[in-house]
Amino acid sequence: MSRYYVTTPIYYVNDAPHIGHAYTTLACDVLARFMRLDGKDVRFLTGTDEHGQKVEKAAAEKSIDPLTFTDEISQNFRNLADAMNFSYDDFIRTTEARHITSCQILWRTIAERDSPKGRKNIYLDKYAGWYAVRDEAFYTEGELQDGPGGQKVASTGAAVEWIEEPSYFFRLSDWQEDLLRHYAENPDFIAPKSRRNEVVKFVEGGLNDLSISRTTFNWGVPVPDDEDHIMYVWLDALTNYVTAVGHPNVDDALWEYWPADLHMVGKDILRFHAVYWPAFLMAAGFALPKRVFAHGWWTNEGQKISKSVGNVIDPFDLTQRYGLDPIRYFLLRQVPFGNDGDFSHKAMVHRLNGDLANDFGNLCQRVLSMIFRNCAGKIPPSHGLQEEDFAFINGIAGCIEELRELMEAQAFHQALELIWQHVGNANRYVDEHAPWELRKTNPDRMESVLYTLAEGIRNLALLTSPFMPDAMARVFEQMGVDVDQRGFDRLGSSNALASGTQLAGKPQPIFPRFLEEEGD
Ligand code: ME8
Repeated sequence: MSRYYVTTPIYYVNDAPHIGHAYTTLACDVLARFMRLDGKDVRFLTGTDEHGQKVEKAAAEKSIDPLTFTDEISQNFRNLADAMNFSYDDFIRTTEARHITSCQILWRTIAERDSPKGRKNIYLDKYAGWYAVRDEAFYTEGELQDGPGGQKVASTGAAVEWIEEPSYFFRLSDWQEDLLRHYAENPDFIAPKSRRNEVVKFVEGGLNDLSISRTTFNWGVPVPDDEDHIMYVWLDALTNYVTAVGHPNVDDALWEYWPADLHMVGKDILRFHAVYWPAFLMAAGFALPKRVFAHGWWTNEGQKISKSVGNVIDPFDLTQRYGLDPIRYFLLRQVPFGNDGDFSHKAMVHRLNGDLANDFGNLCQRVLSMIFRNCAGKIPPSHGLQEEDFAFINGIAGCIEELRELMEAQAFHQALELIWQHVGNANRYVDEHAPWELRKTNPDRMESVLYTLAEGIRNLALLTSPFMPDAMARVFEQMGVDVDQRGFDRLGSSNALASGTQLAGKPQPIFPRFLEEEGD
């Protein structure tokens, strides 16, 4: 069975989870569900990034020791994942023993090997430069701007401070050519294309060696054989992707999942994933992940989402207000994946009423109610389908080929658009065949039409279920589709639901409808 390993970033536990975190993990969840339904052996990893100065500071501000603090906030991220119905296989915390061992062994492996220029990959020196705690990143003078009050800030807006301390360095500069070669030979390694070009330009501009240890605080993984140092939080954090598949036990069955098929990240952390992480892996002699996708940034009604602005969108509130699956749908349908997007309640209500309540919801409600009333609550006999009926059903089932390509490209909005073209076709099929007329003139044909439509809905629900698993489970339950009949191997008219299958009762609407003013 082919494997599929997908990862989310591990989130900092300095703050409460918000819609941006939910968005990234949602994208991975949809991919994981899609690949499972398509017969793959999937490993879906998420978790929390718990070391570093930023987390240490956040804990100190609350006068709590860092471990108690991280226990609490990490649990909030796990609660979010459960509330959003994310089907993760593992939730890693960087404070776990398995991870600390893994980091130290990865460090040793890198340190023992030479760079492509025959020099030690790790050396001890002194760091003197700018550091932004908010980004947990080092910046050169040239990358800084004047911020409010003449203070120096990074291009991300994060305040920087000057630090000078002994530090181990990773010889990143020696890996420039290998990185560029990897990008050239693997054009799909970084997506979308525009971001790939940014990364290539950055690396072509030359790389500085990277400071990978700190000595002025101690909330981190100790550097092996030098207890004055803790590891740079990004080296620690990135290592989670191999820890979770068994590193350093490369004989472990889990290790079969490496290399990851996809690291999903936001555009803010692409450099760490597309430059530093591949360089660390090459230095350690490990295979590189197959792809890194950097998605865009959500704003709230035009404004950057931030705690200080006070406009953080709480995913728990949203799901209470609109329902979970409508939110899942909106986030992936509204904005072309990869682009930035603006969150607005108006747009949300408009889309949920149009695409869900009207298009998909009405289709199910109309067809299943007609079957319930006119066919004794059972899937009717087909009476031999006509060519156009087969074409209709298999047209839906057949779009799995194109969907696979779109999902491999993380084009979620296009995948949904494609499925919804077929939802539109199904509604047209209802109107054109008017089964309510056939009831009087040709009851057998009415049954074939309703049978065909039921099959259309079954196939549409199969394709939609990675995006809206609960809502589609309700469609399946209403139609009597068993739990083990919900994989993509059941697509198509040759896997049709048996005539005579009992509906679960009087059909109930699957999607709520909202008043326009609810979006104000
Ligand atoms: O960077 N829109 O963690 P983090 C879209 N611990 N996505 C958003 C978003 C927004 N407004 N805000 C956050 C870290 N995100 C490191 C990662 S990985 C080895 C270590 C999402 O808690 C997006 O995926 O700051 C972004 O990359 C991530 O949250 C940053 O999460």
